[in-house]
Amino acid sequence: MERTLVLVKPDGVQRGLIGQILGRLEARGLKIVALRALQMDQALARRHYSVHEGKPFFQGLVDFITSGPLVAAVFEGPNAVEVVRNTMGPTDPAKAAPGTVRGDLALTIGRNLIHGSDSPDNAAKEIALFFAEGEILSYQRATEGWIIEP
Ligand code: DAT
Ligand code: MG
Repeated sequence: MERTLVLVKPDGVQRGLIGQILGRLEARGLKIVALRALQMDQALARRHYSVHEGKPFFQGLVDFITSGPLVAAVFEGPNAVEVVRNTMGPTDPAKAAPGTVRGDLALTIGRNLIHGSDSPDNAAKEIALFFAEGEILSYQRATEGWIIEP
């Protein structure tokens, strides 16, 4: 089953939106298989956002993501990467449709509340930055057959 990394960024923690953001993904039917709160240091932030190194917004992004605690979660489900991306909305909240996390709860690109991996390959790399393999749970929910047809 596909997995993806989700971060509730420091703005989401400060605004008291952890439950609402994770809850939307949980209500969608995706399964939380790993969860922790942490504050990223500069080195982890640079690795996590290494594809953006050299871009004008890179240092500001690293400073923001390290500015306070965040919540990291691994969500699992069919097409988890695409489902999370669609539930997040596009990078710029001004372009995000109502109904999406960014479209409902955010206004500007530098405070867009949530990270979600953009491909299964990147998801695997990003998950490994935050969780050891042994920290990722494998379990069945009693509701599984009501969410995903067997
Ligand atoms: P996403 O978070 O939707 O995957 P991304 O990977 O392109 O977007 O960029 C990572 C983060 O960097 C994004 O959430 C906010 C910031 N960012 C991206 N483009 C930016 C820009 N043009 N100006 C300022 N910040 C930007
Ligand atoms: Mg991205």
